[in-house]
Amino acid sequence: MSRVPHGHTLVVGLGLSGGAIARHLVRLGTPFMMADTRRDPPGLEAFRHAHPDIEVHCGPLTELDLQAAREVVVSPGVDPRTPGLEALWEQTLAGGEAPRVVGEIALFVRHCAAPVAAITGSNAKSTVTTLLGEMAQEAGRRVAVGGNLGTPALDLLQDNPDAELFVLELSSFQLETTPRLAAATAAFLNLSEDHLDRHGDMSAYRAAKLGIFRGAAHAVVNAEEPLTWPDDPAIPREAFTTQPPRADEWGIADYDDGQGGQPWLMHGKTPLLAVADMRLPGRHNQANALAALAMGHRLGLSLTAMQHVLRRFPGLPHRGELVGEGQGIRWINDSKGTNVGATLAAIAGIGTTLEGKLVWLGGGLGKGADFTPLKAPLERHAREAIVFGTDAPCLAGAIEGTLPVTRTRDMAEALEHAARIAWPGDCVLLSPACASLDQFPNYMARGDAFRDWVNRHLASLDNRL
Ligand code: UMA
Ligand code: ADP
Repeated sequence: MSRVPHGHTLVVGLGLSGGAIARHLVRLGTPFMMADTRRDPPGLEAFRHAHPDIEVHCGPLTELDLQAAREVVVSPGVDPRTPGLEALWEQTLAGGEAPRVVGEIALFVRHCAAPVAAITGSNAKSTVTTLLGEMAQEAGRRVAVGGNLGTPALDLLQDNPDAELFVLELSSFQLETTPRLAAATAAFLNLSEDHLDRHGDMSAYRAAKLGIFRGAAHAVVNAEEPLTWPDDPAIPREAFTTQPPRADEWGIADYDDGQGGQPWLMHGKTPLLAVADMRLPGRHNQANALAALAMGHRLGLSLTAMQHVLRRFPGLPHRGELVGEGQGIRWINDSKGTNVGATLAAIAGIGTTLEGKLVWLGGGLGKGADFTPLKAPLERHAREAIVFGTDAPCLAGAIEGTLPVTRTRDMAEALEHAARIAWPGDCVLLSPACASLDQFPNYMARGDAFRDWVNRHLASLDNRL
C-alpha cells in the first residue's frame, strides 16, 4: 500500500478544481500529493506535464494510507464518503484530530481578505451569480465572479489580488466540505430534488446547501420556500417573493407610474423597475432579479447600476435560449434544465406564453429523481413528450397517462420526430430534467447539438422555399 508522506496535504481529484488546488498549494509552498479514484483519469497527462515533481496516486483510495497526511482536500465531484475517506470524514464531522477532510472553498476562505457574496440553490444559481457580478461591475466595484460557474474559486483568488468583492456560485458539493464561509451576503434561492444519488435524501441535500449560511452576516431567502431559510435566527434575513411584498420583502406588485398600472419589481412599497423593462423572460427570472437586487442592496450597490443591468441582461446560453423560429414554430434550448425543479419552471414559464403547445424533449441521467411532478404541467401545456437516453423508461413511466409519450434512442431522433409533429404556434422545448453525461460530455455539448440540429433544419426549410 502506498502512503501519503508525513505532513503532506492530499488533494483528491484531477479535474478543474484539483488543478486550481494544486496551483494554490504550489504558491503557498505547501508540500502535497495528488490522488484520483479513477485508474486512468482524463486530466492525468496534463497534470504530470504541469507538475512533474508531484506524486500522483490513481485508483481506489483504500489503496492509499492517509493517516500521516496534514489535511485532505477533496474536489467537488468526490464524495467525502468515498471508501478510503469515509472514516476521516466522520472524524472531521465529529470535530476530531487531523487529518481533516475539507474542500477547495475552505482553502479559499482561509486566504481571501475581500467580502464574499455567495449563491446557492437547486436552480438559477448561475443566472443570479452573473446578474450580481454584472451589477457590481456596473457600480464600479472591482469584482471577481466564479466558483461552480466558470473559474474555480482558488484561481479567481490568484488572478484577482486586488478584488474588492468575490461573487461565488456554490454547489451543495462545495458547501458540504466548507466548515465556515462567513459570507457578507449569502442567498439560498430554491430547493428541489437534485443530486440525490450523492446526498441520499432531501434532508441531507438541504443540510449541505444550508452550509452557505455558516458565519454569514446576511441571508437572502425565498419567502415561498421556508426550507431555504437558515436555522440560525441570529442571521439577519431578507426574503424575495413573486407576490406583492411585505414591508421588508422584495417582490412583485402592480404599480401605477402615471401610465397605467403594471407589474413592477418592488422593495416593500418602493418601486424598483417595471417588469416589462427587464430583458430576461418569465416569472422565474423575475424572482432571480429580486434575489440579485436584495444582495446588491446589502452590498451598497447603486440602484441605477442594478437597473441598467436588468434592462440589458439577455440571459445565459442553454437557459431558456431561443435558438430559432421557422414555420411558426419556436425552438428553445434549456439544456441547463438538468433537474425536475428547473424543468417545471421552464414548462410553466414558457407554456403559459404560447398560442399553441409545447413539444417537450427530455431524458438523460435522472440522478435518482422522482419525475411524477412533471406529469400534470406536461398534460396542461404539451402536445407530446419525447424522451431519450438512459432514464427514458423511468421518465416515460412517470408521465404516461393522457399525454402521448414517444421514446427515441437519442436527441437527434427526438428532434426529427418533433419536427414532424409540431404545429405553427408550438414551441419545441429541450429542458431534459436530467444530466447529459450518458450521451454527451456535458449540458453545453447537449445544448450545442440541439442548436446545430435546429439551425440545419431551419436552413433546409429556407432552401425548400
Ligand atoms: N471524479 C472521480 N474521482 C475523482 C475525482 C473526480 O470519479 O477522484 C469524477 C467525479 O465524480 C465527477 C468528475 O470526476 O464525475 C468531475 O469531478 P471533479 O470534482 O473533478 O470536477 P472538476 O473538474 O473539478 O469541476 C468541479 C465542479 N464539478 C462537479 O461538481 C462535479 C464543476 O461544476 C465546477 O465548475 C468546477 O469544479 C470549478 O469549481 C460543474 C457541475 O456539474 C459545472 N457542478 C454540479 C452542478 O452544477 O449541478 C454541482
Ligand atoms: P444553476 O446554475 O443553479 O443550474 P441556471 O441559472 O444555470 O442555474 O439555470 C438553470 C435552469 O434553472 C434554467 O435553465 C431554468 O430551467 C431553471 N430556472 C431558472 N430560474 C429559475 C427559478 N427561479 N426557479 C426554478 N428554476 C429556474
